[in-house]
Amino acid sequence: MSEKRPHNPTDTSRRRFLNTAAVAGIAGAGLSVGLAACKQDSPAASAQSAPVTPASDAHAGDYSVPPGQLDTYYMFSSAGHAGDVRVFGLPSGREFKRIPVFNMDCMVGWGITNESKAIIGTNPDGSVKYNTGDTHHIHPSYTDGTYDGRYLFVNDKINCRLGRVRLDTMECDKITQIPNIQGFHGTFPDKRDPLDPAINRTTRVFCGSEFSTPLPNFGKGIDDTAHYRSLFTCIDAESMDVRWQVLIDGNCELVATSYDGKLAATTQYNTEMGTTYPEMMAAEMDSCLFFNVARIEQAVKDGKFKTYGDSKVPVVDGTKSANTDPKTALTCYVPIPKNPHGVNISPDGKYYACAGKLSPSGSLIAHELVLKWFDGELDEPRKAVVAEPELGLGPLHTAFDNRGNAYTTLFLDSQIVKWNIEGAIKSYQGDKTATVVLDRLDVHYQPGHGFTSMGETRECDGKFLISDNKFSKDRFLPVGPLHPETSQLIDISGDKMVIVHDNPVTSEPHDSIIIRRDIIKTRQIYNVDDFPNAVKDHKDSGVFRNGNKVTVKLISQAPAFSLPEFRVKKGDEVTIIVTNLDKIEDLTHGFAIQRYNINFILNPQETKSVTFKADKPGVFWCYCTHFCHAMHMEMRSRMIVEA
Ligand code: CUK
Ligand code: CUA
Ligand code: CA
Repeated sequence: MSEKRPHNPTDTSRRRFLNTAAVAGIAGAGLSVGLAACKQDSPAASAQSAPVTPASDAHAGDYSVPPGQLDTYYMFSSAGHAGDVRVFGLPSGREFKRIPVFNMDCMVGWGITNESKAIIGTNPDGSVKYNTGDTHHIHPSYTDGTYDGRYLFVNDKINCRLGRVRLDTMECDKITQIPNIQGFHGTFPDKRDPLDPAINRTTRVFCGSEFSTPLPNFGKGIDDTAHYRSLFTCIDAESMDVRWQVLIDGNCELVATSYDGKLAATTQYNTEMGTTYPEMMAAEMDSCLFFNVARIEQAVKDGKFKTYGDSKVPVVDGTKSANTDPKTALTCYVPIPKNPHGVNISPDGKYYACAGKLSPSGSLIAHELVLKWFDGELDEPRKAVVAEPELGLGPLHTAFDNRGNAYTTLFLDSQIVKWNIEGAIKSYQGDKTATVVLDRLDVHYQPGHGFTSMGETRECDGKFLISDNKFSKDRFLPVGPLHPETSQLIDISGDKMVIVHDNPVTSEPHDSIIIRRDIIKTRQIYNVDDFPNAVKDHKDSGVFRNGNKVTVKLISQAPAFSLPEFRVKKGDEVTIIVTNLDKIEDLTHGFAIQRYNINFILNPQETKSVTFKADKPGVFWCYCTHFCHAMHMEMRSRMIVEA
């Protein structure tokens, strides 16, 4: 009965099949010829190449988390077009929680309760404005160059929104819609204020828009593709208001920020400003675009901006032709090879590593040299590039350890390549003895993002790397045509990378971050006073009518709701407010109403509400959905809708 599956992960025939499949997959995009050429030309793939570490070499250390023991790291992952955020423990890889943000979640009641709808945004009829989302990039707030445990910021590529998750409750508390853009992709908080260096924490979040449109976009200029535009956006991290935008040439993709707060960067794969893929890959060089944050904010202050359509957000001009004098320029376009994807800053704050799909090389840009260009002391932006190591096929994202090494994911080669930053710089300067590539590790299969423990902070610890692979193929029991993805934990503490284990993850994490557990300080119960509509006392519970608007105030306290029944009339607009008065940690109740499509949970001391039309007469049981008590099944009430 059982299908024979190869068990040796280094089985070469199996890998050859997979690589062929990958190249065949993009052959339709007309790239296979170019990539085959890359492969032959690439020294990384031949002479310069380090031997590949066999993946079966596991167990270099003890990574077990025995029952009852806690993990040492949190991993927060985006969830792609599932629209949520996920919380895992490492090294175990166990999933703890899914935090609804842009999706609907019928367990939590996200998109069902009035409180969640107010955060998501509603149409005039009260329905949620959007219930789709595409989260790619997730980054926490910083203080003193490391994570401070306050917030996580996450993008929605579909509807161009930035979501914020509070880390004490691990719940979304704000969502902001960004005007004038489409394809909001790269996201990164700043780490320091360039105007007031005493503010050594996150106060802004930068957002890149990948797709260009007419500006404003309300039906005019549809066919004038040469005038489609992209904008780069800055959002206030506290108020979540959009502060300003920058009109640019080309598009944005990934985003990075400097540790000194002076620069934000975005990769640009479509400097051609094409609308079809052959147009987008026409140029040999695209760029990494840098924004001088202090100058942009001064320009906004000086009123040097315009606005588009209904939006009041100030838009400054960051196009090339408006920024020819480096000493006043708001933007600096650093040319780098063909269609770059990722940009990541090294934990020492010195270098931005970019890599692209169509070039087998990575580009290293020196932060100090970009600043020099803005000071008029570097004659060409391209001279800010200090290394361009040959890495392999399909380099996407780069992570770092604390020993001067970088780890780049190779999508097409299905590998992680470990390379030395100083070696790459020396090699670029012509030193033929410099060692660049230190190790290669096969991963399974086709990695997107790779990221290291605390790797995007000053406290980068060089212990673990996760390779989030886009395909799992035969790594797990088959579950139908849709396979999970593979999240592979890799020990990077030694000279050789070692795969610790594979974890299946449901589609589709893109980027994640690995945070030391001591940084996260969660609340155990809510404060009942944080909810203005809380029902704090049993004597406040009851049915309150105002015309055809009825408010039902309920308390949940194990194992009962405060009202065994409540009566409304057909046609009433009913608002039900429930407060969970239980104070015991982990004692959550649910509240669901039969046939009324209502379900949500209430954590200890939390209040939530729903509003709906009582359009069906009859008896409708309300019940607790969340197992809370030995008498959980008995925890019910009846909504009686009188005809
Ligand atoms: S992107 Cu998906 S693998 Cu949206 Cu960060 Cu590169
Ligand atoms: Cu309350 Cu189950
Ligand atoms: Ca291009």
